[in-house]
Amino acid sequence: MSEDVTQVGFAHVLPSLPYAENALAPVISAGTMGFHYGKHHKGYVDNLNKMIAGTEYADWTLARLVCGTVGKIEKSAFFNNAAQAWNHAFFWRSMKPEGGGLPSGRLMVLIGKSFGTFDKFKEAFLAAAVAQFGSGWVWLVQEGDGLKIVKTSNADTPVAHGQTALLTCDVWEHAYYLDYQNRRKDFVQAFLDHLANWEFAASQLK
Ligand code: MN3
Repeated sequence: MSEDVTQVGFAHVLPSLPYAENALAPVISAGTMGFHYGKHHKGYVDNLNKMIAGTEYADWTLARLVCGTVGKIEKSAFFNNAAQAWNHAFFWRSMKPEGGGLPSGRLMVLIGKSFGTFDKFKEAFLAAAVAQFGSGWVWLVQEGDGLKIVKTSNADTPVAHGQTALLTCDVWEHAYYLDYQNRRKDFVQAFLDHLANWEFAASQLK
């Protein structure tokens, strides 16, 4: 992900949403987007800027912060806010109004090779989303020549582990509770069927 989206000078900035807050309704309501983007995502960016001010991290890019603090217990607050800032910027771009449908081109070929069929990919993505205990994320990633589905807990992100993220769905309760209450599977199914931005995912392939 290009750094210019999320950083101006040395301050991290909340990237603009690539669509209006009500553009993903009814799958994700404007109310959920208002809180999720305007409160949760903004909070991570604001916290990060406060934390890094006057420290050795003040001029680090977001990606450098994520990769440079992962696994360091004493730096976990830096990692959590930086990774959540990165993850949310990536999540917004993983969706589009009237998304879903089928990937095409090289991405579809790789999905076929790695999962058998697109339906089997969807089943596996949904199963991972349901199996993630507590807060976290489900990702389609590229690793070597293959694609994988991975789930990460809390702020953790495949970017910190040498994997190339292609698409993600946020499965923290704040992502769906207002619209779906406890029905996480219904939320992720609707994400896949109506919001997944396959052109964006394909653009992230190496
Ligand atoms: Mn979130």
